[in-house]
Amino acid sequence: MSTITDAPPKAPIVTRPGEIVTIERHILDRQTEHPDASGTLSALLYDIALTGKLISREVTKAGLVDILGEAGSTNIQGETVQKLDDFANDCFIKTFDHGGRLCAMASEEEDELIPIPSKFECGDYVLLFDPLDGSSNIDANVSVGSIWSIYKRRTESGPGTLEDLLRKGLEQVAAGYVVYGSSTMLVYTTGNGVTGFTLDPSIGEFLLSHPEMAVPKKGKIYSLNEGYRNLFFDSTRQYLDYLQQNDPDTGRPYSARYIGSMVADVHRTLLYGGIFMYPATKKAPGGKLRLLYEASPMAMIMEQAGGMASTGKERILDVQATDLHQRVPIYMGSEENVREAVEFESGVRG
Ligand code: AFP
Repeated sequence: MSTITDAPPKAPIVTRPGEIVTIERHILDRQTEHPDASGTLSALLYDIALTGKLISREVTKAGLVDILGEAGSTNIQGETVQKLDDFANDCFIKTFDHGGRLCAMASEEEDELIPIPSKFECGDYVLLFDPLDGSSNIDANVSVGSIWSIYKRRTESGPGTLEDLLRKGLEQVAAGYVVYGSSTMLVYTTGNGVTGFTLDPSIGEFLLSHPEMAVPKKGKIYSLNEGYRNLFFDSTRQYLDYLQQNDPDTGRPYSARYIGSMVADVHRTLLYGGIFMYPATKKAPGGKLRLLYEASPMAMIMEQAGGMASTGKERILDVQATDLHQRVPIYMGSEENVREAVEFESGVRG
């Protein structure tokens, strides 16, 4: 079974100033470093890029709702306008349910495992995704995103089962996200560092823009929904008090930033450093965000970028999923910041 720690050492991507590298070429270059590779994972990654482009195109049209028609209504061509999160979910399913590369899928939008239709072949991988995270922000033109995660199947052959999908994040072979913001960016890892691509809409290509993404060791931004302060446990409140104290030697008080769209908040944390949190509350003691569709893929990205990701008690990538929609508390970002948060949450400090 392939794990993140088995990954071979990373070869630096050499680009000349001004050199243009498409995501296809980047994936191909990486594949040639593994002479035994079948190309299946590469093909899955191309399809992720395609899905990202299709969803990006629709997200950009969201502001035209008055012109193109509300979700559920009929547009000028007589077609029913779909809700964007339904569109994104369908887009993933229709792109990946054929091709013989997957044996099952799971989506944040679906209660049960998504089988591969019997008329298509089953493959060696499973795909889990949150097709449009943060979609309640769309009408305000705020960044949203898709998050995805790929594992090698566990069962031998035939249709995939829950055993193939209920996994530890450490077993992911690839994970990433697409953020639909002021530009559309695709960020991914196959366990060999983190690479970011920006969509050039004029040519419809993701171009290499962030070759080796690394989260700063420490940052001065904390990100959580502070409206729940009275619902947080004492340990979380004490940590927040600490972050807000005036102590210029340690860079406190920190700044607060919270978009309410995990992909956008995590993307900013990856670039600027600091910590993104969705702690347990007295109302939701297991946290809100989903292990398989949000926590594990983002934890793999953060760790591969040199950061840390914890539930406050354990490494997120060590958590074994027992339910497709299991939730976990989340603390992720710069190593020093997450370490500090864990010290508060585990009672070492307070
Ligand atoms: P939506 O997809 O319903 O907008 O939820 C977004 C989300 O799953 C995640 O992207 C945010 O970090 C989190 O929920 C925001 O939750 P709160 O509104 O409770 O802060």
